[in-house]
Amino acid sequence: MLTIYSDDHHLHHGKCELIDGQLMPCFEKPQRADHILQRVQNQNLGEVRGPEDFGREPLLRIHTREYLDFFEGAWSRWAAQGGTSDLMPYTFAARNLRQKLPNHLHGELGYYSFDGGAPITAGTWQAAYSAAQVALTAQREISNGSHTAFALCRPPGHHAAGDVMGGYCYLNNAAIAAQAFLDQGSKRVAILDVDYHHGNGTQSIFYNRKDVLFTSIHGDPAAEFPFFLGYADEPGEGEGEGYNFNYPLPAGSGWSEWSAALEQACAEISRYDADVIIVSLGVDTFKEDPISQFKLDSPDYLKMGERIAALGKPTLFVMEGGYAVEEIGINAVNVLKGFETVCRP
Ligand code: OKP
Ligand code: ZN
Repeated sequence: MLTIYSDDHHLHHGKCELIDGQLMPCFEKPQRADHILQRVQNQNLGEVRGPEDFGREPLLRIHTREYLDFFEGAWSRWAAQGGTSDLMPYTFAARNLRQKLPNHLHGELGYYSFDGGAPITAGTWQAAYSAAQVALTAQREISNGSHTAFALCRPPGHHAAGDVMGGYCYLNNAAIAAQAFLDQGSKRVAILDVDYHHGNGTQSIFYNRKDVLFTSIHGDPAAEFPFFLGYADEPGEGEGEGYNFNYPLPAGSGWSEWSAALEQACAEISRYDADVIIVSLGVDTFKEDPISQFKLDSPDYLKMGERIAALGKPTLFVMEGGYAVEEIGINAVNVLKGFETVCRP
């Protein structure tokens, strides 16, 4: 399987995040992608190639121009006023406040954020931009006829909506790739989000559309981040009604519960008859993940890949979460290896 990877992810290294009332070192750190790359290489998964640059146009199909301009320029504005620490929002446009864009850096940052989990550092824009190009390059490979490819994206993307960052995410790599498939002639794209956290950004981007089916298996948002989206009673709306499927599971769920949800998601994807599948590949479902509550074990990821391959569709894997850094490479590459045992390109 071809892997697309850019070293630019090292340019994004946030210092701290607020967890349980304490500032802790960021869980979303560069070693994550480094370990996955090492595992791809020492397991001989296949060629590793850098991204092409498709520019800003494919990003603008998902994100607003105002949001991209703000994100790209935020650090230099901050530096110009003497800022040196990571940029983090401290006020949000919550209920009973106006949805109005102020013209102060921290006001704008709050307007464009839903949490304090997505710090902007000097290199964050470049890292996120390159991650989106990584996804687009792997997407193009499949559009050109390959059966599968792995976009080793970092930072992740599935919490980012059209004009909102949060949950370690800035640009929605999977959504950008989905739109690129449609723009290149696909009629139906199915997204299977297996990250431990609900992909609220991806869901919201496609919520009123039927050309992208969104399915997600995740920790029940009643008790888990992102809390405010990802419940079972979110069917989609308008044209998109019937094209959104959430499978929230309780803390402590292991492979038997998780794989039962996967069967349901796969049944919906088969019914939909997608031209192509995008897997938002988070491996924070692992039993040792430091911020998550599922109990999957490393061999389970082989079975996950096998089941996805049995859908028989061209499949793009886009890296999302996973914070047990020592095992992240084993678990992510196990999904890809499992896929390839069923379906070698
Ligand atoms: C990202 B992905 C608030 C941070 C709360 C955020 C978890 C984000 C997970 N400072 N935790 O889905 O793996
Ligand atoms: Zn996650």
